Amino acid sequence: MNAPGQLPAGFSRTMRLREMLQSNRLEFMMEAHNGLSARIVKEAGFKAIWGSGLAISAQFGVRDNNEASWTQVVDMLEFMADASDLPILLDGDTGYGNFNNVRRLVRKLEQRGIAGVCIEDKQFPKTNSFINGEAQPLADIDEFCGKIKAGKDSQSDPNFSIVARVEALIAGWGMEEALRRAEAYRRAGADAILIHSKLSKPDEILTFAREWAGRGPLVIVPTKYYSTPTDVFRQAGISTVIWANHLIRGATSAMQAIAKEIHESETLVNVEDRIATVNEIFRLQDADEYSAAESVYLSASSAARSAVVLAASRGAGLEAVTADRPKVMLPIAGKPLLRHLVEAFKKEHINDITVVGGYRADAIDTSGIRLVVNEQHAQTGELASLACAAESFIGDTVISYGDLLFRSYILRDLVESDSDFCVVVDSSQAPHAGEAATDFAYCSAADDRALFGRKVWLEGVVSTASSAAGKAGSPQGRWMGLLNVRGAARERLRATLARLQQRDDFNTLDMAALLNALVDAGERIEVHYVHGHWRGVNDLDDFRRAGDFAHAQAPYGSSGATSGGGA
Ligand code: SPV
Ligand code: MG
Repeated sequence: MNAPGQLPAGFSRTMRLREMLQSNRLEFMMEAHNGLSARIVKEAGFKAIWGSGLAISAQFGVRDNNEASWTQVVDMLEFMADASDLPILLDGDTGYGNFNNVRRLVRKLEQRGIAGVCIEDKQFPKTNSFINGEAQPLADIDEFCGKIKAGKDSQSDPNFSIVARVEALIAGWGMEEALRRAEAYRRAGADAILIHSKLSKPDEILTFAREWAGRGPLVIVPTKYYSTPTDVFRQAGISTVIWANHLIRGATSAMQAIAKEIHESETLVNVEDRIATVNEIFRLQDADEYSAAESVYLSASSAARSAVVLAASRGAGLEAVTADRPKVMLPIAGKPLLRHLVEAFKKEHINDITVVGGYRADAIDTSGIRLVVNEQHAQTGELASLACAAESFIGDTVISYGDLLFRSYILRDLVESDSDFCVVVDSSQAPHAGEAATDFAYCSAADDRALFGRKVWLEGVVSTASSAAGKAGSPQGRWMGLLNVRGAARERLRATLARLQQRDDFNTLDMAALLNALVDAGERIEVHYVHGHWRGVNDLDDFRRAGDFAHAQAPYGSSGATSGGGA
C-alpha cells in the first residue's frame, strides 16, 4: 500500500521525484554511487536516490573536483537506473560547463531515465563544499540563472526537475546573498532550492527556511549538522533531506576492516560470517532472473543443461572391489567411472552436474560436480536418490545411472532430441532365458533401420523391482539408464516424482517405476535405439571388460588408446 499522497511505482520516475519535492511531507533521499548501492537504497525502502558527486567520484578513486568526466558519471547513472527503479536526482555539480553543457546534460540524463539534476552556483571545475568552502568563487547570478533556464528549456519531460543549489552560506557570503540567489533561481525556473551549510548546528538553515517562507521546496544536506533531530527539519517546513554520503562511508569502513583483517590473519575464517554471502551478492544482481530467462530464450544447444547421476549404490556383485568406495569410483582405464561420465557430459556442454551419492559418498571425487547425499541409501532405492536431487533439474536435464560408459554420439543424440522425454534403448540386448528382468523396454515399434526418422515411443520398462502393467511378449531392448527431460517437462517429471513419493512403497521404487508412471500419466517418451556401443558395470565381469571399452573410446595417439574392443 502506498501512503496517502504517495505516487506508486507505476508513475514515471520524474513524476515521483516531482511529487516528493512538492509534497508537504518531509521526504528523504539516500546516496548511491553505483548499481549495487542503488539496489540497496531501494531495498531499504527509500523513495529516491541522490547521485552524489562526492560518492561517485570516490568510488572511481578520484577527487570531487570533476576529475571523472561527466560522461563517466552519466554512464554510472545508467547502471544505477538499471539496478533500481527509484527516481535519481543527480548531483550535477556546476552543470559541467556553461548553459550549453547544462542543456546537453539534461537531454542525456532524460535519455538514461534520470529524474532530475541539481546544479550548484560555483564555477567549473568545482571542489567539494567541505574543502576550504570560503575560498571557492561563486557563479555570477545571471549566468547561473541562464543555466537554469537553458536546462528547463531543453527538458522534454515536463516533470524532469532542476534543483538549484545555493552555496552562498558555504562560501561565507551571508544570509542575504543566499536568499537573493535562491529567489533569483526560483524565478529562473528552478523546481526546488538546495540550501547548503557546513555548520555543525542547523541554525543558518533554519533561519534561511524561516525567511524563505515556503516560496518553493527546500532541500537540505545535514552531513555536518547531523545531530539535529529530524523533527526540527519537519517543523521548519523542509521538503527533502539528503543523506549524502553514508553508503560510500559505510562501505569504506567495512572494506578497510576486512582488508586489514585478512591481510594480518592470512585467512578468511575470521571474516566469512561477518560479510554478505556470495549468494546475497547473486541475489542483489538478480541472478535468478537470468537463469529463468535462459531457459526461455537460449537455444537448446546453448541453454542451461544439467545432469543428475545416480551413484548411491555400492554395487551388488562388486563387493570385492568396493570396500572403500562406491561403484562410481572404480578405476576404469586409469580414471574413476564417474570421471568418464562427467567428461562425457562436459563434452555436451552439460556443466551443471549433480551426483547423488550414498554408500561411501565421502570417497566420491567432487571436482566439477555437486554432490548430494541420500543418507537413507541403505534402505531406499533409485527414486529416493533422485528425489534428493529434484532441485537440481535445471534447463534440459539428463538423468543417468552412475555406472555407464558409452560412445559420445549416444549422449549427443539424446540431448538433441526435441521430445519432452527421451530414453536410450539398446535393441541388441534381448533378455536371456531365465535372466532376471533388468530394465527391459517395451516400445511402440522394434528397432528397424527401415523406419529411420520415424519416432518410436516407450510403452513401459520392466525391472526386477518394477513391472510395466499389461506388458506381454518380448521387450524390444534394454533401457540403458539415460533419460533426457526437456525444458518445462521437468516440472511434470517433478510432479510425477512427488506423486510417487506419496506411495507407501516409495522407498523400493526404481527408475523404471518413474518411466512407467510417466507413461501411465500420458507422457510420450521417445525411444532412441542404439545397437551396443555402451557398457554398464554391474558385476566383476563387466568391470574387467569396461577397461577395454574405455580404452577404445580414447582419442588416437593418446596414451589411453592401447587396444581395440568396444561393443
Ligand atoms: C555530494 O554528495 O557530492 C554533495 C553534497 O555535493 S556535499 O558533499 O555535502 O557537498
Ligand atoms: Mg557534490
